[in-house]
Amino acid sequence: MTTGYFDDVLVNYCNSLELDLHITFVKNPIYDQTNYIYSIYCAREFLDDDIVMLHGDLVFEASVLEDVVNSVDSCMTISSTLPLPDKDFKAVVKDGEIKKVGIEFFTDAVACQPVYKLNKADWKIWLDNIVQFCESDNRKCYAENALNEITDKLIIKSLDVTDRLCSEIDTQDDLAIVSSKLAELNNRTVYMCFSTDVIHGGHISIINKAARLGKLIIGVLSDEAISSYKRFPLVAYNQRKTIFENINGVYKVIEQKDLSYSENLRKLKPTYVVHGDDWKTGFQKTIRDEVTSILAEYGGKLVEFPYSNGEEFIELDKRSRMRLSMPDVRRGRLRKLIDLKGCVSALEAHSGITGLIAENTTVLQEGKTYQFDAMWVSSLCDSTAKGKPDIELVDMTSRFRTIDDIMEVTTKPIIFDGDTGGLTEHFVYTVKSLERMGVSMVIIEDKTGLKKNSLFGTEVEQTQDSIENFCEKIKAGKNAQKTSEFMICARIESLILERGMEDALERAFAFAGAGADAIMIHSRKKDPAEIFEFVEKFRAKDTTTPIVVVPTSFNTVTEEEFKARGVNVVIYANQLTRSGFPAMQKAAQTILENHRAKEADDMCMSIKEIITLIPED
Ligand code: SPV
Ligand code: MG
Repeated sequence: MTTGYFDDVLVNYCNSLELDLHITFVKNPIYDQTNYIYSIYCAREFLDDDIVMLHGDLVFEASVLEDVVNSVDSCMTISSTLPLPDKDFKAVVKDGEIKKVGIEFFTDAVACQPVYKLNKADWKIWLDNIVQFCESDNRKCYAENALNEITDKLIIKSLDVTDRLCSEIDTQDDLAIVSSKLAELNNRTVYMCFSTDVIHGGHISIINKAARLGKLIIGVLSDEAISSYKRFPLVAYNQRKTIFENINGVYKVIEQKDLSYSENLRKLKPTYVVHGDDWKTGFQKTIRDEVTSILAEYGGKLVEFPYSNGEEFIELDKRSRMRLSMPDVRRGRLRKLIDLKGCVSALEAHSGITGLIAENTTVLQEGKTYQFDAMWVSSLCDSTAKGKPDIELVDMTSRFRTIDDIMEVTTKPIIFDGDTGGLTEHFVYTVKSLERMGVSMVIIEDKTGLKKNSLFGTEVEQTQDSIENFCEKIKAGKNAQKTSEFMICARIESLILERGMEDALERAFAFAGAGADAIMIHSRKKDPAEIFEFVEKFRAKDTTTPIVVVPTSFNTVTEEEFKARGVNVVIYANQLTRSGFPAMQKAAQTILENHRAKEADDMCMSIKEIITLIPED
């Protein structure tokens, strides 16, 4: 730091700051007879490096210096938006390069400020000329006079700070202007949204950068929004909020309920929104487009920093996913999701690959992402995949094997179709095994004897269990489980077997009373009326026990409508099986008809696509 007038005041002040810096002070002994070209000359032995050079009377935003330091090329700050100053420096710029700097240039000139980054080679050329000037007693001019002679020998790029604060204070007027700009700076707010529950160095670094732009408000994405968008958060919203509140530089933390920023942006009208530049493409692009259009409504700005997704961060995310697949973490998640979302969806899976489809299929619609919340291990589809009828013929050991195949490659909660549950004496073992494996819920139906698939209805002989027997089975199951997380759902077949609404309701209340954690009501009618009637009458007396439906026949009802009526779990019980196997049948037939595979090719996924369905590890 070169000094002169009030040297001791400056040195004492700098030392009193106790900064973690070593500052070498170089006094220009004849400061009152020379300009700072001579101060640089006095300090030349310390300047054998890349340098950042600036005048001591400059006031600027941190981001200006950051851009200057980060510039790969030698550069000088200019402003394309400020009017040309009368008394201060102006630069003549050609093709983005500085050609002349001084107070006298008005043609082809822009306002500039003496903040430079100079790479060693460029600086050496300028410094050599400064030395020449000073040694020929030319010490009263600006250092820029020495620069103007040699601009053809080096390249100094102009760095446009536009209307960011970067001004010098020479006069009382300058002081007033800078003071008002500083007050405006203090009112700037910055908004960032975080969906992460694993905070790492990359996040801290972007928070630090954002906080330099103004008061940083963090929007923490709600648990519900996160689980619809990527995976269930390992750290719940309140804890994530507390973590962000305690990060240095964070001014305030609020909830962002949706992937869309619109609600919070319209409320807060932040000066800046900060995000990584990774959302310019892919499914986040629509969210970004919405942000830019809202910012344009009131003149806010979007600042995008390079997105860092280093190896270690990818590894952290992988580890989080792995944790989600562990039995103790997976098991309780169904209950949590029901509490969180009100109504969850589950898709049938009967193998590793169908599990992966249920796990990874995502759809983006109007700024929202949709995924299945859970998987249903159907007895019908598990049996069908094994070429067997759905009559409890596939034994539990084999059914558990299917669960294991699915669990190996997924993280989402599993609902197991337990058929009738078998003998009570056997059911208690099934409960213990499923719970230990990390399954979230078993659904057992109130039938006894040889079970047939419900969608046969009364076309086949089926016997409904007595309320007493089935209540005993539920109680025995509840007594057998070790955690409070595992759920036993009682499935009522009264409507399927045409025993009437009263019977269905009587059973529902009895089963809930016996400890069932949820009630599934089934119907094979296309018209959802009887399901709606059941839900309404059950909810009139029981507002809390979750209701499960399997809308295979009554498939016109949307999840939103089910939710509005008080349903909590919607299971798509067989759609992968019903879509997959006919496609296979058709491909097989086409090959036979043509005596070759060419004609079947259009029906097939490419090998490349099929490979992408399977994650690498
Ligand atoms: C299953 O998917 O196996 C079921 C539902 O139990 S249903 O086929 O509708 O009976
Ligand atoms: Mg079944």
